[in-house]
Parts: sequence; C-alpha cells; structure tokens
Amino acid sequence: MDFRRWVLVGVGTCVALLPGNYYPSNMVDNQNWGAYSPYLPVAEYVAPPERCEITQLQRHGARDPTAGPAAKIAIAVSKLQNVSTYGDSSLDFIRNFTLDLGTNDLVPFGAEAYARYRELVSADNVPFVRASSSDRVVMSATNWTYGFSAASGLRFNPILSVIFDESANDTLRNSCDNIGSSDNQTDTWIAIYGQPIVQRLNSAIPGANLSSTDVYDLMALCAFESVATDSISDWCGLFDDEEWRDFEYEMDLDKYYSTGYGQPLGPVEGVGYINELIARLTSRPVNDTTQSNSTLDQSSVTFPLNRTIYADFSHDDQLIAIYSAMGLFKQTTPLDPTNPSSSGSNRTWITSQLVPFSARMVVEKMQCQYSSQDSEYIRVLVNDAVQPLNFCAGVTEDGICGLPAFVRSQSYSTSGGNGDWQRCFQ
Ligand SMILES: *[C@@H]1O[C@H](CO)[C@@H](O)[C@H](O)[C@H]1NC(C)=O
Ligand SMILES: *[C@@H]1O[C@H](CO)[C@@H](O)[C@H](O)[C@H]1NC(C)=O
Ligand SMILES: *[C@@H]1O[C@H](CO)[C@@H](O)[C@H](O)[C@H]1NC(C)=O
Ligand SMILES: *[C@@H]1O[C@H](CO)[C@@H](O)[C@H](O)[C@H]1NC(C)=O
Ligand SMILES: *[C@@H]1O[C@H](CO)[C@@H](O)[C@H](O)[C@H]1NC(C)=O
Ligand SMILES: *[C@@H]1O[C@H](CO)[C@@H](O)[C@H](O)[C@H]1NC(C)=O
Ligand SMILES: *[C@@H]1O[C@H](CO)[C@@H](O)[C@H](O)[C@H]1NC(C)=O
Ligand SMILES: *[C@@H]1O[C@H](CO)[C@@H](O)[C@H](O)[C@H]1NC(C)=O
Ligand SMILES: *[C@@H]1O[C@H](CO)[C@@H](O)[C@H](O)[C@H]1NC(C)=O
Ligand SMILES: CC(=O)N[C@H]1CO[C@H](CO)[C@@H](O)[C@@H]1O
Repeated sequence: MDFRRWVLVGVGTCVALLPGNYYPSNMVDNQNWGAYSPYLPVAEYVAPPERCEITQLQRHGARDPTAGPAAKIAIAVSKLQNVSTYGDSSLDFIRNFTLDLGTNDLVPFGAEAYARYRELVSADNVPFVRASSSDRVVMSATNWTYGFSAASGLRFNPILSVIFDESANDTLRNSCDNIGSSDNQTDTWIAIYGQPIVQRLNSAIPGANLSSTDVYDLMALCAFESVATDSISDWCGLFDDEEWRDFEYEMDLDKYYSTGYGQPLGPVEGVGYINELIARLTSRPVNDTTQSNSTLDQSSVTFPLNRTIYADFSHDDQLIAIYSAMGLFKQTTPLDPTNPSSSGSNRTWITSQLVPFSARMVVEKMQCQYSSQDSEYIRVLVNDAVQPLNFCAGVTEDGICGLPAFVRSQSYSTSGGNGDWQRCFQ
C-alpha cells in the first residue's frame, strides 16, 4: 500500500487540562466512575496502513462538579458532619473534610495529537479547531492548541477558530426541545442498589439519615475529589467493588436514556455533526437540515474543507448522541433499569469507556490501494479503540471500511433524522 494522504476528523469532550485528563498513576483500571472517570485509553493505539485526514471530537477535560451536583454533594457531606460520633474510626476523616475541588495542571493532549499525526501537518495546513461555548469546553480546546503548538516547537500554532453559541442550535451541543430524560430509569435503579448502602451507612453513622440520592452524590464526590487531587479520595473507601459496579450502571443507564439509543430523540442530536463529518471526508458542502448553522457551514472561513486535521470540542451527552447517530455501541437489548446483568456479557455500553473525561472519537481517512484502483477508506476510534463498524458494508476485521459504504450506512443522518428533528420542536 502506498502512503498517500490523511484526513483526520475528531470530536471529543473536553480535553482535560485537569489531572483527570489521564488516569492518576495510583488508580487501577475499571474504577467504574461513569462519566466522572479520568481518561484511560480503552485500547493501545495502532496506526492504520496509511492515514489521510483526521477528525477528532473530544469531551472537555476533568472538571469540578457543576453547580447543581456540587450543592447536592455539600448537603450529603453536611448530613454526615452533623452527627456527633462515627461508629467506625475509618470514617473520622469526614469530620474535618472540606469541599475543595480545585483544578490542576494542563495535561498535554494536544501534544499527543501532534506526536501521532505530525505527518499531516504543514505551515499552511494546521488543525482546524472548533468548540461549543461552555467555559470548560473552550478551555479544553484552547489548551489542546497550546499543547499541539508546544509539541511542534511552536512551528505549528492552531487556533480555536469557531466557538458555537450554546444558546442557539449547533452541532457540538444538544438542543432538542422535546427530548426526554433518563430520570425514570436512573431513579428506578438507584432505589434498588442504593437502599442496602443507605442502610449500611445510616447504621454506621446514626443520625445521618442519608437517602439513596445522597449515596449517589457521595460516590460522585469520590470521583471528583480523586481527579482534582490526582489521588484516590478517602470517600472512595466507603463503597465496595460491587457498589461501584452499581454506580457505573447508573451512569450507563443515564447516558443510554438521555441521548443514546434509549432516548427516542437522542440520536437525532448527532445528525448535524455526522453530516459535517461526511462533508469533511468527501470534500463536499454540508447538506443538513437539523441543528447545523448553515451560515457558518457554508463559509470556507468557519468550515474549510481542505484541511487534514479537524478537532472539535464538546460535551459527554453530545458525544453519546453522535455515537448513536452513527451506529456505534448499538446494544442487542435495551439496558434494563432493574437488572445490570440482563444483557449479559454482550453489553458494550459502559459509560466510563464511552465518555470519561477527555473522551474522544477520531475518524481517520486513508487512501489505500487494495486493488489497481485507488480507494478511500475510513476507520473510527473511540478512546483509541478501533470500532468494528458492523453497520458498514465490507468492513475489514481491522475496522477499515470504504468511504462510500460508510456514507451509505449513515442514511439516518443524510435523511435528516427521518423526521425526528421536527419532532423536537412540535
Ligand atoms: C447541619 O447542622 C446545621 C447546624 O445545626 C444545620 O443548620 C444544617 O441544616 C444541618 N445540615 C443538615 C444537612 O442537616
Ligand atoms: C480535626 O481537626 C481538629 C482541630 O483542628 C483536630 O483537633 C482533630 O484531630 C482533627 N480530627 C481528625 C480526625 O483529623
Ligand atoms: C484551501 O484551498 C484554498 C483554495 O483551494 C487555498 O487558497 C487555501 O490556501 C487552502 N487552505 C489550506 C489550509 O490548505
Ligand atoms: C433550533 O432549530 C429549530 C428548527 O429547526 C427551531 O425551532 C428552534 O427554535 C431552534 N433553537 C434555537 C435555540 O435557536
Ligand atoms: C418508567 O420505567 C418503567 C420500567 O422501565 C416503565 O414501565 C414505565 O412506563 C416508565 N414510566 C415512564 C413515565 O416513562
Ligand atoms: C430523614 O430524611 C427524610 C428525607 O430524606 C425526611 O423526610 C425525614 O424527616 C428525615 N428524618 C429525620 C429523623 O431527620
Ligand atoms: C449562526 O451562527 C452565527 C455566528 O455565530 C450567528 O450569528 C447566527 O445567529 C447563527 N444562526 C442561527 C440560525 O442560529
Ligand atoms: C449475545 O449475543 C449473541 C450473539 O449475537 C446472541 O446470540 C445472544 O442472545 C446475546 N445474549 C444476550 C443476553 O443478549
Ligand atoms: C441533501 O439531503 C437531502 C435529504 O436531507 C437529499 O434529499 C438531497 O438530495 C441532498 N442533496 C445533495 C446535494 O446531496
Ligand atoms: C490548566 C491550564 O493551563 N489551564 C489553562 C487553559 O487555557 C485557559 C485559557 O483558555 C487558561 O486560562 C487556563 O489557565
């Protein structure tokens, strides 16, 4: 195979600037912290035969709890601090605990991208970068550009070119008015797994009167404090391995039923991004009738088509919608809110592997000579794991599929979501 040209397209959640961008060194695999997990590649990256173009989509990096969860965590902590004695001396740390989830060092994700894809970069072809407008997403994108620039010895200096206003429709943020919530499923499950933990803790800490949602908040506190301090928080020790698997399942349900396959209007929120991806991969203008901003997407300044690396920064719920619009991680049976093992060992919907902090989906385009004709192929990686793309006709065992077959497989998006986008506003 001749090396020709690459195009890379990536979307991601926040690149983490915070310690939670990478797995803290003293943490073991499979913390089961759902979307609050530090980034850990799911597989070791293996380069494809040749690379043409890259689109990278990434989630924001580790963050403090947003205001809502932070207030709930503070209430749960104060319930525990109000009791007069702890039955077990291992709980004494609670008395003097102060809630202080500061942020930390920049982790060089942009540097990793430069190291991996440097042959695609030149003075007139630096990565094209977009972000949704939340502070944590913008900071992730900016710090990615700094990391990229520093790794190149300041030769190539990408800038954040487009910041989407989250109060409007855009492809890096979900904005469907009629979308449902996952509360039914998560409330059902927390009432089941939370009860024994509530009883255990309330008997160890008489007077605390914790509820099952307090338990969830204290488990979330373990994750947040651990990623903020780059070491395992004392709170983590209050729960055993099975309880962590149950917590992870709550996160699995939450994402599946918020913007994933379990939410009728979830996947449609990924349609605009998939149509932009197809435009980049095929070098044709964006054809989308959903949430893309046509003013921006028709301009070569805000939507150039001749770049080799694109990097977009977004949120976990939006990454999930994009995975689901594309057909990634499709489950044979829906997740059962009363029973985590109902889908057996087939379940690949595990939130800590789908959207940990700094999660990223990368689409690599390559030009290979499998026959006498040149042909274009793609490969999709989520957190460095090559996806099987079994929805794409002719896909190889290595997850490489012809670009035309990939585009044909995306009919849900190319048809504009089969009316689901209109259902968002009716
Ligand atoms: C803890 O005690 C303080 C002072 O008695 C009280 O104001 C506060 O409401 C209590 N917090 C909880 C969560 O019960
Ligand atoms: C909590 O702080 C007080 C006052 O600073 C100190 O006397 C006490 O030993 C601390 N308790 C624990 C468990 O660290
Ligand atoms: C993109 O193509 C246009 C014209 O085809 C050219 O002027 C521009 O320099 C190219 N930009 C990059 C980054 O290659
Ligand atoms: C998003 O687009 C829909 C129609 O496609 C429109 O009804 C809705 O008001 C738009 N939302 C925002 C926030 O502009
Ligand atoms: C909540 O979930 C249960 C079990 O999954 C289902 O039977 C019920 O219809 C759901 N209720 C609502 C309001 O969606
Ligand atoms: C315990 O908390 C529940 C709410 O979760 C509340 O209704 C109840 O009054 C509380 N009991 C005591 C003894 O504080
Ligand atoms: C598209 O984006 C531009 C630039 O941010 C903005 O001015 C315009 O209002 C957006 N269009 C819609 C329909 O939201
Ligand atoms: C797991 O997948 C296999 C093969 O696709 C299927 O036969 C089996 O029924 C699945 N098991 C469950 C529990 O869904
Ligand atoms: C654009 O997409 C619509 C469906 O949403 C399709 O009918 C139309 O043919 C497409 N146009 C082009 C130029 O591909
Ligand atoms: C941790 C870190 O370096 N964060 C920086 C990320 O970039 C923003 C600017 O967009 C800085 O303000 C942060 O300090």
